[in-house]
Amino acid sequence: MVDTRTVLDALKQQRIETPSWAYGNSGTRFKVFPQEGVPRDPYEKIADAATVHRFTGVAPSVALHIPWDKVDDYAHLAAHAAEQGVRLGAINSNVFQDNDYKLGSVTNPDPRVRRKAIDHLLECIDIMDATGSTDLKLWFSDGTNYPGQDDARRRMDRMEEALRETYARLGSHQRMLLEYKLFEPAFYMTDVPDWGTAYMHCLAVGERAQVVVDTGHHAPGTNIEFIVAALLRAGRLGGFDFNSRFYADDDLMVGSADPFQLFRIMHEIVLADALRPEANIAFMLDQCHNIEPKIQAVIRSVMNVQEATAKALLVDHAALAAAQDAGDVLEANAILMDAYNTDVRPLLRQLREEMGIDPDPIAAYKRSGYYEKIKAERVGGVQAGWGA
Ligand code: PSV
Ligand code: MN
Repeated sequence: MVDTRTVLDALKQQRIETPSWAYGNSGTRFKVFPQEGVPRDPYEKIADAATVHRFTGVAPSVALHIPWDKVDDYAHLAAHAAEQGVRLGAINSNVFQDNDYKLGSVTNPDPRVRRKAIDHLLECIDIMDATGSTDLKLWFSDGTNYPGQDDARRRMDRMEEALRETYARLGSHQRMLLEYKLFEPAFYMTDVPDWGTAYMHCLAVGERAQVVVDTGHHAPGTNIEFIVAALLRAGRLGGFDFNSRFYADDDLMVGSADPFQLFRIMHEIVLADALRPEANIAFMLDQCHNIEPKIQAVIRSVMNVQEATAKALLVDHAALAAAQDAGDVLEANAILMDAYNTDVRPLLRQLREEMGIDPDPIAAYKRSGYYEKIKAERVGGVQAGWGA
C-alpha cells in the first residue's frame, strides 16, 4: 500500500508549464474560429497563464514562442510575469514560418538561409538571458517531400553543425531541448523524425542537450512510455510537450484521447523518481484550443496531468517488482491496473484544500468572472494567433 501522505507531498511538488500560444487563436489549415477575450499581446497571454496558476496552484511558468511573443523589452515582460505570480519558462524557437524556409531552415541547401536560421536560434538565447529562462526548445519543420529532393546525410551534417553552434552559445545554467516529430509539414522525410535521431544529435553536441517528447508526434500505436523509459535511463529526457491525438498532431487536451497512455508515461516518470523539480524534467503543455474555451481547457489539461500523476504515484512499486521477479504476469498487470482504476479525485480535492486553493478549479474559475472581464476589456486590437 502506498501512503497517501507521500502521494500528496509528491503532487505538491509537481510543476506544469503552460504555453503562451494555447491562449491565442488557433485552428486548422481550413479555418481559425476566433474567440472573444483572446489576448492581444504577450502581456495578456501571461495574465491568462497566471489565472491558470491561480486556480490550479501547479502551473507557475509560461513558455514563450518567438517571434509570436516578440516584445521590445523582455526583462520588462519577465517583471510583468513575476508581478502576476508566474515566471517565463522555455523559449521556443520558430524557424518554420518564413518564406526563406521553404526548403528547410538549418538544413537548407542555401548557406544564407542556414545562417539566418541559426541567428534566430542565437537570438532566442539572448532572450533567455533577458528573461532568466533556462530552456531553449527547438523544433525543426525541416524535411523533404520527394525522394531524391535532397541528401539525407548532408542534411544531418548541417543539422549537427547548427546545433553545435547554438549549444556553444548557451550559458552553463542553460540547456537545449530538441523535439522530434514523425511527419508534417514534410511528408517524405523529416530531418528529426524520431527520438533516436534527436538522441543522436544530443549525444553529438553535449550533455546539456536533451530530448523533448511531444506526445502528439508519433505514429499511432507507438509505445511512448518505452521511449520515456529509454531516455530517462540515458539521462537525456529533457521534458514533454503534452497534448492528445486521435489521428496526427491534433494538439487536443492532454489526457483526453488516451488517459491510460498518460498514466503509463507518468508511471515511468515516478518509477525513475523524476517527478521532483530537481530531476529537471520540464512538464510542458503544447496545445491549441480551436473550438473550446481556452483558459478552461488549459485548467482541465493541468488537472488531467495531475490525475494521471496521482494514479502513477499510487502504484505499489515493491509489490510490482515482487510480482515481476516472480514472473507473475497477471499479478503485475493487476497492480498497475489497480492504481489506474483508483478514483483519485477526492485525493486531488484534498490536495487543493491543503494548498489553499478551491478544490474545484474549473468551477472556481467560472465563478471568478475572469472570462467576463477579459471579454469586456479585450476589445479592439489584433488578437494573438499562430497564423494558420
Ligand atoms: C510542432 O508541431 C510543435 O509541436 C512544436 O513544439 C512547435 O513549437 C509547436 O508545435 C507550435 O505549436
Ligand atoms: Mn511540440
